[in-house]
Amino acid sequence: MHDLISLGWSQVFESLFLSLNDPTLVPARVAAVDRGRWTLLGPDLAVSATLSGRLSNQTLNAEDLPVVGDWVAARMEGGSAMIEHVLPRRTSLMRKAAGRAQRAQPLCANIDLVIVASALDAKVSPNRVERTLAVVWDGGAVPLVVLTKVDLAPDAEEIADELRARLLGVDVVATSSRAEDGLDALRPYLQPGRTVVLLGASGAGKSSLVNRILGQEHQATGEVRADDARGRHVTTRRELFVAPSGAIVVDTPGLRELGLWEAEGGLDAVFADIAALALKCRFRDCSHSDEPGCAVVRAVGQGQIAPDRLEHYLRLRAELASSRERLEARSPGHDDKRWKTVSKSLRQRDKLHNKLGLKH
Ligand SMILES: Nc1nc2c(ncn2[C@@H]2O[C@H](COP(=O)(O)OP(=O)(O)OP(=O)(O)O)[C@@H](O)[C@H]2O)c(=O)[nH]1
Ligand SMILES: [Zn+2]
Repeated sequence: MHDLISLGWSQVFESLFLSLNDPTLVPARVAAVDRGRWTLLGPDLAVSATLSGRLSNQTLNAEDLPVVGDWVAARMEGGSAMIEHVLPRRTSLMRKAAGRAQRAQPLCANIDLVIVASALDAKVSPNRVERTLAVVWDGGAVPLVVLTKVDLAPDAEEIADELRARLLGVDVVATSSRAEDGLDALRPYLQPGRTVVLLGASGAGKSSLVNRILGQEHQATGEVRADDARGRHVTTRRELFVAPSGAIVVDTPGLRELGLWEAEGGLDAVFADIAALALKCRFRDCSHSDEPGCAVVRAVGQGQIAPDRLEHYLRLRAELASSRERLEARSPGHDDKRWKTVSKSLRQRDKLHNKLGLKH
């Protein structure tokens, strides 16, 4: 069992919790989410909880539902646990929602550090790393690039240096989970109370690294014993672990499908050099393609910026613009409410038809 501090609790959450001003509630952190059930961890607490009626009535948008890493205020009554409030998130990692009406879906919340893993046994794609960094910054977390499988790459330091030069201000370390190499370099990042997640393509070595970070603490199955609503002992999954270093590691399968969700802030942070040059373009809405007086195109001509970097920037910006258009085509909250009404009236129609013995 862990106390609140070792689960990542801080002054900020303490204040938010106290402002609820309800001494009958206890704070807890979401360690897993399964259809309609949330595994909560707290001081002397591992419990499977549901949403309170009030909270589920208030929650119109999927993004407001608790996700792994969220801090919640729960009511414990006769062995059952009910989530009454989700404390405001400090940071989150968002996935672009599937479907036409796009919406950012939080995958996990209150993350401090995101380890962006890229394996050295394949060609490291700086473009892909940059895209992931944009998502990380967007959600307010700090990234650390970890090049894995350094035992397979004699030129690892060169690749790391190239990345450092390109990703200004981002730390890059190279590790090998197999040879236990470079793992010491991770230590400064894995401090007590700090919440860490790993992102990276399949095969990037995330699981191997998580196992190294968690050591024997980590149960392969990720199971935890919890009490269900009727006070029975049940075994549920968990995806949030406290490492021997004191860091909290979120290891959730959902993160592996992270899509692109970039805001301009994220994009301009990754392409800070281009963003700075763009201020000197003659036209404020310069598209950096064929306008006269374009400072960005000039910089490419002078070899200051690699042409493929500009091309990549323009492609990402176009993607961003089209997803924003789709977002704006829809007013927030509206569809969800309407869908509730529609599905309710469909259910009522079905009931009526059943009563009348009609087939539909
Ligand atoms: N040589 C070497 N192989 C490694 C290292 N770390 C991981 N691997 C191997 O790389 C493969 C993928 O590693 P995983 O840790 O499963 O990668 P992952 O990112 O969790 O992959 P997914 O579960 O598909 O998302 C496995 O066969 C590992 O044994 C390393 O440091 N050196
Ligand atoms: Zn321009």
